[in-house]
Amino acid sequence: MTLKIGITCYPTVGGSGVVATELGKLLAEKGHEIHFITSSLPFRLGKFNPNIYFHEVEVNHYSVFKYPPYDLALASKMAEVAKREKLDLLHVHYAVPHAVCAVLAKQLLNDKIKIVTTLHGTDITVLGYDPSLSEMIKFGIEKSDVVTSVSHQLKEDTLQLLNINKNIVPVHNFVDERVYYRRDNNAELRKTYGIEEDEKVIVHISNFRKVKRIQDVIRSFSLIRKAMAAKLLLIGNGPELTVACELVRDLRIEDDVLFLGKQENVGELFSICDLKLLLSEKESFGLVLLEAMACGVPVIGTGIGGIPEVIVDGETGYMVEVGDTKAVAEKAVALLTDNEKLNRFRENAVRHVKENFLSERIVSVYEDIYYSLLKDQ
Ligand code: GMT
Repeated sequence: MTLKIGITCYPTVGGSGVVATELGKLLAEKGHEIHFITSSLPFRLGKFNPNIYFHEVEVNHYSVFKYPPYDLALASKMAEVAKREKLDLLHVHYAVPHAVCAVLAKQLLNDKIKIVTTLHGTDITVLGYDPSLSEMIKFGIEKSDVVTSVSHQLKEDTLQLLNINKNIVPVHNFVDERVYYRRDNNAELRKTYGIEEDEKVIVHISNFRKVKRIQDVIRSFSLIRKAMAAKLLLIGNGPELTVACELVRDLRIEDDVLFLGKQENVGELFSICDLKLLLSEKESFGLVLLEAMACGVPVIGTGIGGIPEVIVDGETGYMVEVGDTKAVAEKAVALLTDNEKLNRFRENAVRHVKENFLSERIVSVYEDIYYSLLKDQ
């Protein structure tokens, strides 16, 4: 039986938006009818698929409103689409405001819809500490029919921080193996970026928020650079970008650090890389680690949040303590100067993703959740 599913997420750049969009696309490929109910077209939606519909949430900018009522407009759009399209369920990504809006929509529909909420991280690990939101987050979670979290650790954090009485089902994130794989013959691309043959390439991709600790990435690279020939690719954009540029200048490593901004074809870029760094202080999963490993790039991450569920320490990469740039550099240099070990880590990384995080397996887990939720109707 195919289902009609409404999906709401933050449609702009960000792991939660990526996961929600990729999930919608893969469900559509399996024959389900997917209705994205979002503020703009999800950026990863890509090519046309007849099973995918997009409903834009339009907000009234009436001059009396100091703040346009986006949450109410979203709830009302969810209810309108669910009723007209006869949706079976709403799958919302991020507790605030999406889960709360879904609860409101459900009330508008006299309870005739089911809600699945997926927690992605900062909705709990950052916003959960905000007293103006925490009770609302708790409410959205407790009133959802099923709640999933992208890691076991995020489940534990949620239960503890919000003192919640609700079963939470951990469902790991996934990668689309048709997009994330290592491309051979990447000499041309290396040349484009002026990377010499003897140089190893280290990469960091993020939205450059404070939690990502970009400065640790740059300081680690500076130490690595002292020991060997290497380039650092910084991909993405965000509030810490200016600070990052200044630090690169202060450390006099401008010639070896390339700021590439936001990029679309990340799989191709990963294919010229030898190591990925993710040194965040909070990270509920670290989707970008999976994307890197799927492209045969070993990773060094901080051993916090959900990262230990993604990296196999000493096999697909390494874990270090937050802020320990010396340890990052030591492990990176040891790996990057030992080609036999590097190749082994590359192979381990690809195999680990194939065995544990392939889209087909994870998408079926979500389908099973939907079916068991709807079976009693
Ligand atoms: O990491 C970010 O800043 C973006 C954030 C988001 O809300 O999209 O990512 C969160 O969700 C991703 C997908 O589930 C996870 O891979 C990230 O680890 C998580 N970010 C944090 O927990 C900081």
